[in-house]
Amino acid sequence: MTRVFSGIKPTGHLTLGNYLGAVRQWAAVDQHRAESLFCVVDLHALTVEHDPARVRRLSRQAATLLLAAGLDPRVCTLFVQSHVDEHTRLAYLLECTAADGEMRRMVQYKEKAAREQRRGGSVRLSLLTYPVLMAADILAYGADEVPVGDDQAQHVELTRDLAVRFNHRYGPVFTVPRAVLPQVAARVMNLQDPGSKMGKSEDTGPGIVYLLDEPEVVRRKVLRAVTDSGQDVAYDPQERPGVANLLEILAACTGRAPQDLAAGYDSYGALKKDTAEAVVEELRPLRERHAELVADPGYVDGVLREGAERARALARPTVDAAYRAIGLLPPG
Ligand code: AQP
Repeated sequence: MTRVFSGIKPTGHLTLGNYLGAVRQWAAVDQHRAESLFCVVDLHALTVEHDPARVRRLSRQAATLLLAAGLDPRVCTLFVQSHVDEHTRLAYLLECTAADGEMRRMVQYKEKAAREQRRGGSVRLSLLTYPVLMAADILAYGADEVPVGDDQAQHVELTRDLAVRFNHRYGPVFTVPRAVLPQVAARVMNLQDPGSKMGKSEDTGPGIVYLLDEPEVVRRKVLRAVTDSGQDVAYDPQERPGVANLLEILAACTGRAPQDLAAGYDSYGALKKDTAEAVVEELRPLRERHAELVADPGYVDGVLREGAERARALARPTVDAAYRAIGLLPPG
């Protein structure tokens, strides 16, 4: 059976980008067609300036939102990365497989390092090595597929390179995974700055729809989205990124193609209004289920505890095999 692994970083409140680009697909499709593992990758949240209490809070909130989005612990495994030591054990071996130069070429590293410096902080070494830990997350489970948004595709490419290199040097330990991107909304853009991704740890709040935003707030953000100076509605991501972004969001919420939707509008106002309502409706069940789950924290804790046990049992044989293959003496 195909095995799927994917994760989400508790660096901020989950956004519409996280949902349409990844989480929705995990819940609606992946968990039902494959042996699936989904992880709150909390160690990755420590790669940038962080507040310990906030990371803890956001980790629980992310897990709760994943369940609210429809992940079903009876058919998939949901857990927290730091609860399973195999990730960091394997990351070190992969650091011994990766080269400094390939880490520095990662686009996300360059963007996030620049942002940390702009904010007056220092760049943590873990920000540079973050894609190696992500490779360990994936390879520890022998995942075949990694459903992600477009921004993570380069990291999955690196994961493939490391798996192939390790297997070539030390023997066939790892499955070589591939990224699976959604057909629409693979990169939801910031509503106020359609040249930038809608990122959960960005500062521009009005351009970011958070999954837990009140419906009125969602409407306001979408209605105030930056478009462009043209008048007719056309799907042209290069020339009209703002309108294309709205069409992609509406397409993802309605199951129609953005080009077809464009033909049905003759004003930006009507497009924004329909997009706002579609997003509110798309998020309604998730918000309701989230409210129920928040009232039952014991349930979420139990899911995460059992998830970590299952994940550990799956990861350990592969990580042990990697330790042996690379030349480490097994304990007697
Ligand atoms: N804007 C987006 N459009 C489509 N997919 C997106 N994803 C993130 N932003 C968008 C996908 O969501 C999954 C979880 O993301 P992550 O937690 O690994 O964080 P990220 O990719 O670094 O993006 P964020 O949410 O913007 O976090 P920060 O601001 O901390 O970098 C991934 O599959 C991702 O592709």
